[in-house]
Amino acid sequence: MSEKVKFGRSKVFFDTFHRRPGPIKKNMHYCPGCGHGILHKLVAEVIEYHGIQENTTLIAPVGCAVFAYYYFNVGSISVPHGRAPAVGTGAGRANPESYVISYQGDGDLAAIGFNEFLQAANRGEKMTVFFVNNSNYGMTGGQMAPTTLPGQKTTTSPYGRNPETEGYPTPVCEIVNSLTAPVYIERVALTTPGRVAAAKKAVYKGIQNLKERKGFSLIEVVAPCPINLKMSADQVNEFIEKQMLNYFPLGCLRDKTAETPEGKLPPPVIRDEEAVREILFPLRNENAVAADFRNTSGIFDQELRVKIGGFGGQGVLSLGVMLANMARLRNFNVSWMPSYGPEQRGGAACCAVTVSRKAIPSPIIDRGGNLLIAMTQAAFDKYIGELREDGILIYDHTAVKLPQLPATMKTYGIDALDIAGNQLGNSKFANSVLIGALAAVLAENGMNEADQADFSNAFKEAVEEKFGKKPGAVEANINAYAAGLKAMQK
Ligand SMILES: Cc1ncc(C[n+]2csc(CCOP(=O)(O)OP(=O)(O)O)c2C)c(N)n1
Ligand code: SF4
Repeated sequence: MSEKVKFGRSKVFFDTFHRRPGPIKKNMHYCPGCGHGILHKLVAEVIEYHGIQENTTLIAPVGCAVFAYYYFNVGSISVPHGRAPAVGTGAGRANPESYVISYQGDGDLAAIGFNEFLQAANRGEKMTVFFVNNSNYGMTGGQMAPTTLPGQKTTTSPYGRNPETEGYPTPVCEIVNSLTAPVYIERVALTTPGRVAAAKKAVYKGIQNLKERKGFSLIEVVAPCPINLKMSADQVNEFIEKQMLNYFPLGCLRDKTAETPEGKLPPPVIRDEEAVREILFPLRNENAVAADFRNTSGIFDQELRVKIGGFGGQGVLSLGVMLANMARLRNFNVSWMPSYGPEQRGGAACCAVTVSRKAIPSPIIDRGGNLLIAMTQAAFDKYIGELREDGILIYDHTAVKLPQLPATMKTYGIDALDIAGNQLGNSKFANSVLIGALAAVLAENGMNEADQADFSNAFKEAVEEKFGKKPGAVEANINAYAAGLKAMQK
């Protein structure tokens, strides 16, 4: 590698950096003396050198690594703790043009994500992993990591790590070196200019392997985290040199680059939604629900993707369950996915329901919702973005103030809580009121008479299934349904 000494910033970085929010306006995201900044610089310069900026996908999980997306002007995916190699596998398989870099901390890679990391290494995924070993969980304030040294004090090992109870530091490179697939494994450090130059060579090789699709490369970077180690920059360098490197010796553990031919990422298997469905849900028996299944009900002939949001206690989740059960009783495919906070009552609650003749690959609605039922302003504000422009909105008239919405969106207000609480005597019937209202809305939007009748029957059957042994409850819910239907018809 020959490269001119360069001053200034790599073009792989953004032109301007955002500063960290907070009172001290000069702060960047990384603390002074942090190793991430040095490694970022090396990685950016080498990506630029290899000319792969356009197609680079840099995956950083939580941890201080996550800030990478403020600096690298490449395709960035931030992922949950430990999940970068798994997401990187998917990103590479879906887009064989991409060059996948996984950039992970030691808590992330060697603890919560160790299995996924090892599996990716063992599969020889064509990705390059930068592993920042700073001997602690940096972002969360310096807890013990798998790389913490025996005797090292951290917030969760205040008397020093005791190998008898907490084990020994995890030698990640050595473990990966016991696998067959990886092509390149090297451990470097950032303590002196000479070490940084050696680190850059390793970064260069890792990214060249990536460009040539040679296979899995791992570069462990023993890096300073002066803030959490409560040391000055000099002290932390000394700690690394005199203590960390005893456990994490520097050097190249494996380099099979020369004898490994250039490769390529496998072509993506999946290009369209139908293919996804067929691959994920092959029909296995005659009773599986398919487009031509002996199902005469048309109540959910149009795939319906519904988001229902409100607060706990309003029956938001059971409204979704009821709708899903109606569809299930008519042999449609169904998914129901709840989401709610730790509060029993009063906290935000929502669920996503999809009913379809086709198999449902994902329960997530994202931006493809056909119907939003919003019981509170907060739910409306949060989920309106998930409703398609030609979607239907049913909202609680008293609770939600509508802003200007696209003219193609159909909106229906109803005082469901008021009808349930004041007319019917119990606000817990609001969910059945809303299903009645939905029946009226579907009728207005083209549901034929036979299906309207079947929708009501399906509701009755779902209620009977749920409250069979309590005839009073069955009747009350059917009355609530009728009240909602009538109110909406008006
Ligand atoms: C599933 C999950 N568990 C825990 C956390 C909390 N968490 C956020 S960052 C972090 C520590 C990251 O440490 P490390 O991976 O060593 O990276 P560093 O910050 O040192 O660069 C933890 C535990 C989380 N966000 N998600
Ligand atoms: S906490 Fe440690 S790893 Fe995180 S930015 Fe600060 S010095 Fe770097």
